Amino acid sequence: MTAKTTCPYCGVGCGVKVTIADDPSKGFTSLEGDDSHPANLGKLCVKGSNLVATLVQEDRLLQPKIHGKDVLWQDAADHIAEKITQTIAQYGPDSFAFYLSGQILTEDYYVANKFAKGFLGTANVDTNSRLCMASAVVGYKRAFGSDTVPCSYEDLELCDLLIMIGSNAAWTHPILFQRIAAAKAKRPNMKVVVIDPRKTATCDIADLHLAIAPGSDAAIFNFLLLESQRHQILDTHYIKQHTKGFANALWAAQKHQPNRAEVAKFCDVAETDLAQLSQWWCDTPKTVSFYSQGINQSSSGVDKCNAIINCHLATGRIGKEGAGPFSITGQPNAMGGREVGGLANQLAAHMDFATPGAIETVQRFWQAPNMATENGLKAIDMFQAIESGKIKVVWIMSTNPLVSLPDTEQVRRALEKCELVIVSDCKVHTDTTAYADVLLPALPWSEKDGTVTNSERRISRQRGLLPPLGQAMPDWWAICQVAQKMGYRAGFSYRSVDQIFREHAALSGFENNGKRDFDISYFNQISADEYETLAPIQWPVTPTRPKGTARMFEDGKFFTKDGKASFIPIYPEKPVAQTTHEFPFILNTGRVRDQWHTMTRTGDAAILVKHISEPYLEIHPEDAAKLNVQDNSVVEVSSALQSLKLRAKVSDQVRPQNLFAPIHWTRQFASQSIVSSLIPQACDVLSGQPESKHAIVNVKAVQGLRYGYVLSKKLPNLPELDYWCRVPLEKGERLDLASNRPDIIEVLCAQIEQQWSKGNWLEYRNPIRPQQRRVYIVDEQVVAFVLLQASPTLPSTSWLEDQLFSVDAMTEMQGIALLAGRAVNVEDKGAVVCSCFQIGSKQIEQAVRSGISSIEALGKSLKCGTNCGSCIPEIKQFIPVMEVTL
Ligand SMILES: Nc1nc2c(c(=O)[nH]1)N[C@H]1C(S)=C(S)[C@@H](COP(=O)(O)OP(=O)(O)OC[C@H]3O[C@@H](n4cnc5c(=O)[nH]c(N)nc54)[C@H](O)[C@@H]3O)O[C@H]1N2
Ligand SMILES: Nc1nc2c(c(=O)[nH]1)N[C@H]1C(S)=C(S)[C@@H](COP(=O)(O)OP(=O)(O)OC[C@H]3O[C@@H](n4cnc5c(=O)[nH]c(N)nc54)[C@H](O)[C@@H]3O)O[C@H]1N2
Ligand code: SF4
Ligand SMILES: [Mo]
Repeated sequence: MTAKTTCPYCGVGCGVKVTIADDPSKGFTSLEGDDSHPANLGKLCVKGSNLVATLVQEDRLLQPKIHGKDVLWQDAADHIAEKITQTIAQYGPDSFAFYLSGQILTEDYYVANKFAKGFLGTANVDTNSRLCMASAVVGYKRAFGSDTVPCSYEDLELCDLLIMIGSNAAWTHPILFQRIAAAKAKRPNMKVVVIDPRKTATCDIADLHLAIAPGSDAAIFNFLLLESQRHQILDTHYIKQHTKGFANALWAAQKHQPNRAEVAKFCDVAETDLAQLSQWWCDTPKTVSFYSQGINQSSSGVDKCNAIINCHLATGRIGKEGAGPFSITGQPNAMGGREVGGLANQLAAHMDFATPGAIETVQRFWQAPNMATENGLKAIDMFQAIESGKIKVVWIMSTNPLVSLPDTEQVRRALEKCELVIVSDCKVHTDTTAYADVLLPALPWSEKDGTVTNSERRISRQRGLLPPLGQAMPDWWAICQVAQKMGYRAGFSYRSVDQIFREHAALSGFENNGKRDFDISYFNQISADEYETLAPIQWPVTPTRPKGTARMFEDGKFFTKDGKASFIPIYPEKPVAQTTHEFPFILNTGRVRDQWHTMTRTGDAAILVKHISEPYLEIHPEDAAKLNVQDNSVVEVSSALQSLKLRAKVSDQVRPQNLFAPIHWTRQFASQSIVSSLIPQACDVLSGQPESKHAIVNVKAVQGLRYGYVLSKKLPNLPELDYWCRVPLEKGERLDLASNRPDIIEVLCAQIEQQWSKGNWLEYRNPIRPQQRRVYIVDEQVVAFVLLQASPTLPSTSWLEDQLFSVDAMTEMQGIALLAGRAVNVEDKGAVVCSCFQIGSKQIEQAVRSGISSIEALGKSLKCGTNCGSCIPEIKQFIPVMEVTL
């Protein structure tokens, strides 16, 4: 049977078509893009196309647990309900908190929000979206009076100028990036500008890349506002009719960086580049500004959003085809969380505590006995309150704060201190579940059922297509169990997910009368069957707009009291932490192409770790030379909070004195790699969003290390190592390591011997290079391979991986030949560049050497880049510059 659902990763929200095995417990037999889904029209990126590989049963949490012991759901729910009741009776409702996630479904979110804000009486409901798009929300609200994303994806294709600010969409929103790249290929006059301190894969399609000083974006948009006036492209009619506060905004822009030279200095970019940007901006009515975490994750993120929005209001470039300020959401349901009011400073259904009459409206609708009446604590403050003992019970759902919040050591202290930590997750072992008193098994993608909303306000179904494993249950169901045990039967007796959706839809229209942007009241009577087959649709969806709404503000009316949008005067601020003698580097953090967040899903899929298999620290060659840091060596990077060891990647894609590290690797995968542990809890005062893109740090080379790896069917217990990273392979595991112990190879071999029954070692010493290689053979089977050397650049293992564990029996001679690297006629592919077809760097290099010189020709010859296309920017780097064809 085939079925349709939605990809659970990024906020693009692609449609997925699957075939379910005749015996559904066997999973999906095929998976492809849904060509009828408007977000992706059949395409999927690497992560989406490899979803099946991530549906592993290993380490699934299948049973509720209290202090590590399996219990029945009834007992877990009793335990939680009793403790919440007791704590609230003694310390009041604010002693409880939910910490939720943009990866739960709208229905889960709705129920959690209702339970806390209407029945427990606390607004301590916050979410990892605080780390993600809280600044974008406040920016929109300040300007429009509502949290409304004005644009649609098709605007990205219809615009003539696209400014991508703080977004590496090529890796983080790959299908949107490909839609943009395809539109640009069709209309080469379409211009793309990328504003990012780093040169990223996204720059591949850029006509102009502004590698600005970190944190300086607001000045660029103040400059464009001034340029709009200078070049007389202001839409004075629009400003007058539909906005207020223009003069103040212009004055603020004038005051700080009044001319191009000042802006160039503040942003550390060439004046000629600013002139080019200004010219395109002034010449191009159809402009979209596309922004993401490089803007939001900042101590002045809200101002940066408004600096962008100001420019669009001043030129009337909003509510029109191919124009608008477009904040891109990261998580699959960040937008759904906003809809239900899942942040501590929201009430419900795009109503706030401060909206006159809202609390009463919601109370009437919910028939709620204990309404919260004011904002709760935002994520950072919430974890501070947990540490200080004000919050005594926390329920963490679908997020891994011990990896993702800044200053993770503070989070650890907080959870250690908290009286009851409840964690709902699908995995037994995460950095956060290690601190849970109660663990509740949740349904992962493919089993869970409900709706999500993507970056363009499009609601799609994520369907429950496979039977739930073990005792895993939906998150909404778990909340209802606890609510019922606490006596709230009437409000929480949902039998199915469509019932929750109907209620959510009804609340969105309740006493709305056009006052609120979020309105899907068209669905307040939706039947179970209609819900089951619900096609993707963009809100608002009302009786007058039953087909949904592609573009907002077409009539120039906003959701402020007077219907006018607000300009906000912007005074560009620098990041809170400025480099010092002790911490002379700026650390920037972000994502890599094939991993998802804390790797609980993508980290165990061998195919997804081939692109980048280890955490790293990108450092500019000038800095590396000064510090005597070799490429691939392990370095120590320290902030005032913590110290990590990461592998250096010497690269001119970062600015001098700037570093970049990916956020993904956790304690489950590597020794000391949690980059958020280096980042202080500095936040934007308006949005509470942390400055996760900016920490000041120092870097040091680590002397005396030997480098190597162990490849094994199953890794042995490990000795203490200075650095390690676990990498899943198709038929085993690899451990990359570095150690300063002179006897490290003996120690590793002893551990391997302990793990296996009697076998024998074969050793090979490279006569030229000081390198040791050993294989351990048990019953003519290679079970482990160990390599140690002084140089940090290790030989690629791709040829070895296949060879090691697939040979049925091996003679001693063959073993020795294998060790020498001469054994087999397998090609060394190099690091995988194209994940879909497993094409490695060496294969591409070879093809280019043989004269193949375009992306298309490489695609024809090797197939690389011809499926999802996410690797095209990287493939291009193999082609000599003159020969690149778009
Ligand atoms: N592969 C993959 N895709 C993902 C995710 C994932 O984990 N893996 N996560 C999803 C989620 S939840 C999110 S929020 C999105 C995030 O999507 P993006 O925001 O595109 O991703 P990031 O890599 O976090 O950061 C984007 C860029 O901001 C730049 N930057 C840093 N500081 C500044 C600055 O001061 N100004 C400017 N202009 N740029 C700056 C960084 O160099 C980086 O290239 O990705 C989503 N998609
Ligand atoms: N330094 C730095 N830090 C950052 C960022 C950055 O750019 N730099 N980015 C920030 C951003 S934008 C984000 S979005 C966060 C992401 O950070 P997190 O939210 O902490 O990361 P995830 O790995 O997505 O965590 C999701 C958890 O939920 C589990 N899970 C999956 N599906 C379900 C479900 O349906 N129900 C339940 N109960 N559990 C489920 C997964 O197993 C996993 O443990 O990181 C933030 N932190
Ligand atoms: S772009 Fe990739 S990760 Fe994002 S929703 Fe689409 S298939 Fe999933
Ligand atoms: Mo995010």
